[in-house]
Amino acid sequence: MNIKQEILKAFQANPGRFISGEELSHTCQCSRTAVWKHIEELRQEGYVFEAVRKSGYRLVAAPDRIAEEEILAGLDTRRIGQTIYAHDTVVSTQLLAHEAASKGAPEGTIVLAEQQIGGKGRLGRAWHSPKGTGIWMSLIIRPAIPLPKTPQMTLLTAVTVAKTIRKTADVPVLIKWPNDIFIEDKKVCGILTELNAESDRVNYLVIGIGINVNSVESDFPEDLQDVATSLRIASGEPIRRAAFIQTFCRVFEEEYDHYLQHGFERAKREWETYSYSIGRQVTVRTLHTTLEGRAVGLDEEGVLIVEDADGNRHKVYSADVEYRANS
Ligand code: BTX
Repeated sequence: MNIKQEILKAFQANPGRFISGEELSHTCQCSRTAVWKHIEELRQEGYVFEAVRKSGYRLVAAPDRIAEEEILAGLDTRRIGQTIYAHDTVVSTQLLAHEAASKGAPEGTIVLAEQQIGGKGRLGRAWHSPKGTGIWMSLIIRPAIPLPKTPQMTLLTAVTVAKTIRKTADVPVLIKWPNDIFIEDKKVCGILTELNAESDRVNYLVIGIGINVNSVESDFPEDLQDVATSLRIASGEPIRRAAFIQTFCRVFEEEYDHYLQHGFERAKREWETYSYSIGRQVTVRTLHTTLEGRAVGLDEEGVLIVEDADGNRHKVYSADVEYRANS
């Protein structure tokens, strides 16, 4: 942790309290001049400090940044989020994460951007990622699991996002199989999992997570205004993205460690409690087939089970699912 991170950490741990220059220099093991210099730098970046002679400094306001030091300063994980690449404008964080992973980036590395100009959805679709309003993030993991189990990572990520939203804002949240998070029938988050593997061995997964956090309606293009929402629109409150990312990393690490030790059962149960899909009439389209039926649950591998009108059960691995009004 560098001095700036140490200073931010001290203020985060003492909200509203004055901290003297001497105490800060002691905590950060640097001179008082260095403390002053870093506080000035933080001011340039948009942090607001009140300074009172003899009392020291008090953090009054922090900008909504997704900078590395802002996230690391309050992050209590062992590996998820411990390596961060935070960018301003990129084509897609997925591309940068693949590049980093192929060069050996450690498990838990996250790549973030304030804005994506070529944000990717699934099946070649685009993900709208305007500047400063959302969390556009790619997470690298290297689980030692067989290839057929990798879709479980998407479900585990969806559970993590849903739990993080519930911890952050008082809004109802549901997961649509396999990868969309909805609030009141509108999409607030999409997840795109990409895999790099050789024969039957996973090298790494890049899990792309796009969350509309502080967007207002006019931030969405017309074709998304009726189908997309943000945490701010739903809750009426702006949300600090760095704090959201910290919670996400903590919850993900907990879910992931549990998964690696004990398997998928718990994440499956949690997924089902957030499920929008189960019990609904669906049309499932793959490249060559269309299936109509009712989504009845997940199997123990995380595959969606759909029952047709004749009572036959079908496993749905990867497809587009359309929801119809229940009859
Ligand atoms: P998806 O294919 O399920 O969803 C894409 C569809 O969602 C689009 O066709 C559009 O209808 C709608 N959509 C596009 N942008 C938004 C938005 N901001 N909010 C709500 N709906 C939208 C979902 O794909 C996977 C998205 C992953 C995005 C992350 S961001 C970080 C990482 N980098 C990257 O390029 N992609 C991932």
